[in-house]
Amino acid sequence: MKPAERRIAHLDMDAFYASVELLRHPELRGRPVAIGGYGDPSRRGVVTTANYEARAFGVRSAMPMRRAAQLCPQCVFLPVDFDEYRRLSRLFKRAIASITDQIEDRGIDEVYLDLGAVPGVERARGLELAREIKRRVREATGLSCSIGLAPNKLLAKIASDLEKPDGLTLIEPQDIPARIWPLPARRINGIGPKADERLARLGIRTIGELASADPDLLCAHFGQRTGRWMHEAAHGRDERPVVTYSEPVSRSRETTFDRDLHPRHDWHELAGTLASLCRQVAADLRSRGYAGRTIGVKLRFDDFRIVTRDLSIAAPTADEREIRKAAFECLARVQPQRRIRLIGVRVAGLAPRSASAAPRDATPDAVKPRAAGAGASDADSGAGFTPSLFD
Ligand code: DCP
Ligand code: MG
Repeated sequence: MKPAERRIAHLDMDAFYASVELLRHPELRGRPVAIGGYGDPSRRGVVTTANYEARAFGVRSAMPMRRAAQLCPQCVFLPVDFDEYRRLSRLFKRAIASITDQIEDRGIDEVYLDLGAVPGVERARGLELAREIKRRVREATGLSCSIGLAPNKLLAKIASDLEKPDGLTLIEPQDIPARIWPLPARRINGIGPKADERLARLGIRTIGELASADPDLLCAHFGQRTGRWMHEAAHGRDERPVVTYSEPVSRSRETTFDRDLHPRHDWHELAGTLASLCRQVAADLRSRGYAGRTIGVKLRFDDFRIVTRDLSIAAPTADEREIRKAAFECLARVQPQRRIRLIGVRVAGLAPRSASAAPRDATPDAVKPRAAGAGASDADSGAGFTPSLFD
């Protein structure tokens, strides 16, 4: 017997950080706006996101702010405020939870939902319910989102991107040839720039070309597992369940310096920044009730090369001093050949903190990126909305 078709939604907020900023700067509506670093394009830092008006000028996530200002001189730049984005993130997720508890948290601005058991899902192939979800999200936050509806997570994720912003897209199996196959292969979540490049060398650029490629050829180039997965994905097949609970895997903070630091002459500033990042990560862990065993440091040099070092300690910790000690040990293991552009610290191997570990630092600290820091920071959930600090 064929299993019943599932009804999965992927919901992704539109231009999330920028849209949150526009809530409190309504006077900027209609103007190009980019969010990043200090909010000052003459200083260092990259764009985290831009609204659709700025994207029309070619401004994109991860682009240096300076470059964004060249592309769009009238663009308004604002600094990042993670606390506010997290607050709105909680609000929109709570609004969705009023409809279903089958929510897989994929980070700050996206979730998967399994709508199969929700009353009313049968109406209009689930579109009516999806419209209701969009309405509740807007009511709770004032923000728009895009939803993809499909029989599985893979197709739902592709679908949510097809009609952004404020989109609602239903993809059913019979739509795959017309709507999915013309798309570039990298639209499949899991095919990154490297795999995409290797596929291009095999003459495979679209999902359709991937679907018609010989699975043996894919396995020969990417290994059995990945090759087979690529073939299945290109045919829109994906059985992964919506996972409603996941522990975060790590917490991290990083900062881009205003100017590249000399590892010896600027030691004072370097060490001060690392200590401050350790303090932030420790506070972040404590306020969320986690401790971690693996502590790591990341450096980006002025040639953009990245070096990471980590070490594992005997027992999980959320203690600032312990984290700092380990982080400085990691730093000491790097032989810096060049000036340093960015420094980051991460605590991984997380476990919920036991109640007995609470007293010394039970007060949850407010976690704010350093006022002086460029403020690149990420909070890696199990799913991760940004690439891991250590990729
Ligand atoms: N983000 C980031 N660094 C990146 C990409 C994104 O800090 N390289 C942050 C800013 C985004 C948020 O994560 O607002 C969500 O990422 P999305 O990829 O969903 O991008 P947006 O929500 O901004 O835009 P879209 O409308 O395309 O979803
Ligand atoms: Mg988004």
